[in-house]
Amino acid sequence: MLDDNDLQKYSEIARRIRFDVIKMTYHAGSGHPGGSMSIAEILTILYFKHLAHRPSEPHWENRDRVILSKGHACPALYAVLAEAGYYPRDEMWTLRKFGSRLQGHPALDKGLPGIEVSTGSLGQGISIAVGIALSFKHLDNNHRRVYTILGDGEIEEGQVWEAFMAAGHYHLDNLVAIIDNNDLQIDGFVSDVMNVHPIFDKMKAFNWYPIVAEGHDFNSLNNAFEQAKQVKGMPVTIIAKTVKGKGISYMENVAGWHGKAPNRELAIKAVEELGFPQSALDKDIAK
Ligand SMILES: Cc1ncc(C[n+]2csc(CCOP(=O)(O)OP(=O)(O)O)c2C)c(N)n1
Repeated sequence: MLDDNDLQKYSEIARRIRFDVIKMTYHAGSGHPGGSMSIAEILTILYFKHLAHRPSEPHWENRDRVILSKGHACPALYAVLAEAGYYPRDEMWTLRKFGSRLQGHPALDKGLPGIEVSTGSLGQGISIAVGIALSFKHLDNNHRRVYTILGDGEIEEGQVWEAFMAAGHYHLDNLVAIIDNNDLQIDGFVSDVMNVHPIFDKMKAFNWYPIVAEGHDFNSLNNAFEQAKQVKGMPVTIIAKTVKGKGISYMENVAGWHGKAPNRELAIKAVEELGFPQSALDKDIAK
């Protein structure tokens, strides 16, 4: 169990990530807030408790790797990287601007510290994660772990299952795939568009060790990440039950908030719901 101090610290970080996502996408005028909100707690507990990393030394060779396979949710990733100290906070407000290191999907060639691979074409992140985990385990004798975050809509992509099959085949127990199970994708509910269920049974059948977690509950996520470290001989998937748009009343469970920015009125409403002053929305924004 996490103690009250930890819970308070992590909740505060997740609240700031949500605020940063709203501020970034509002000032960009575009982006993906819904699927960013659903992974705020996952990223918080990962970066602030479980990950072996050195933000001031982003290429430290013994670091764990994080690959955001659902790359469109990068506003949340950019927020947690800034929070961890990988790059200056003010740069966040350049999201999607010409020449920015914060592209609309993570772009390795732009050089933002903490970005390990370019993602956004769904299915490719997990495939790269499997390759890196395989290399660490069997070739490089490097004991670092690889964490990758997928969407439940993303697992409708066929390439994902080839990657899952390879990870099971090669017993990649240094690989943890977190599936953000918010039940929505771009066009509606995954069960309507292309049913992915039962995810737990499918992962088992692919020789993975599945763990179900409450994706907005730090204790549940923490237990899942702890348990994942104990599993030997199989890759682990954490099926995190989440809510798309979590924390913003008008975004929760609404597919329409997959890929659009809030207008000014709605951005202010979100900022206030998150407990920030309205003025915070425009603070430090270059004119
Ligand atoms: C290969 C591929 N096909 C389609 C898309 C377009 N696309 C972007 S996000 C998305 C929905 C993804 O849903 P999910 O993975 O559940 O993400 P979340 O709802 O958590 O944001 C789609 C279809 C894409 N980026 N890549």
